[in-house]
Amino acid sequence: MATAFSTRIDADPVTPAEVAAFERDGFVLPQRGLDAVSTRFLVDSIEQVFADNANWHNLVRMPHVPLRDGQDEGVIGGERLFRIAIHPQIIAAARALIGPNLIMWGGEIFAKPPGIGKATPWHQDCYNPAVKAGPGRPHPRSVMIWIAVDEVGVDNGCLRFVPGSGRNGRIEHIIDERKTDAMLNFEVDGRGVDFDSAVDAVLSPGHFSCHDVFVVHGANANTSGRRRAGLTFHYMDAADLYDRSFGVARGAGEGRKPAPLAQRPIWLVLGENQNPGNDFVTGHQNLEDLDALAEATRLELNRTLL
Ligand SMILES: O=C(O)CCC(=O)C(=O)O
Repeated sequence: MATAFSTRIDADPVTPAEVAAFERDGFVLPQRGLDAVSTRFLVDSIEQVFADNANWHNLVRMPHVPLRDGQDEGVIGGERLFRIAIHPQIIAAARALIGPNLIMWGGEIFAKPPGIGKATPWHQDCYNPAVKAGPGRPHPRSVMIWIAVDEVGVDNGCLRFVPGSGRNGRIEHIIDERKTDAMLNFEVDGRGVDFDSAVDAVLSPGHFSCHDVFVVHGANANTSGRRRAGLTFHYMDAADLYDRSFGVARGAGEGRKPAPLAQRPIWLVLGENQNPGNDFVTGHQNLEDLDALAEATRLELNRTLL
């Protein structure tokens, strides 16, 4: 397994034209991705997570958190994926898209096995109740960075984005509690959404798509003969609030397991916290080594990126 890890940052991880496309469409597929050494590290780390953890099919929550005493979620081997979550190239991309003060607030592996990988219904990510707009802000500002682990194409069910579909903010979602054949048991009310204009996020390993909380996106089932795996991390503007007050979110994803959002660890990864309500203590039991690494990386990136 590759242990070498590069912290290389491209001069322009997301170009000004790509930032403009993100602002206009709610998503972008930057031309640049992780460097070759980091991509190898990513792919090997994910393979090791699949080898060491049962039940990785379709959805693994909080894969950057090592499974340790006091942690409800996470995986054996999460330490390696945490390094990707704070990778300077990824943080630099998030900084270009949503600004200089960033909190990393979650992540998943979406790994869809050949032939049986479930579809992801059309949805917006603002259904997540944890992230609230800070004072005086109309909407929360987050970016979800979805990094390809496998070659991801139309045949194995790549993510698909409807350009501009988040322009008017939140859209109603229809819940179907009986639905078990898809990744989610809810779907956006499609009236007024131009699904015909959807763009396929075709990506090679180490390359990523970036989307905001309002753009409508989904994925077809993986009916191909090859796996479709991606690793995603969520970054929010530190002026917004990671709101722990609602407790546990109802189960929505694979297995319908309730998500203990209020107990999750979050990390300040760039700049400074701008909202005193953000709590960086809850959920950090036995994660001192990750906290130290995140803080050292933040201080270094504050010098080099800001
Ligand atoms: O990979 C998938 O199928 C779903 C990903 C998704 O909905 C997301 O990253 O917000």
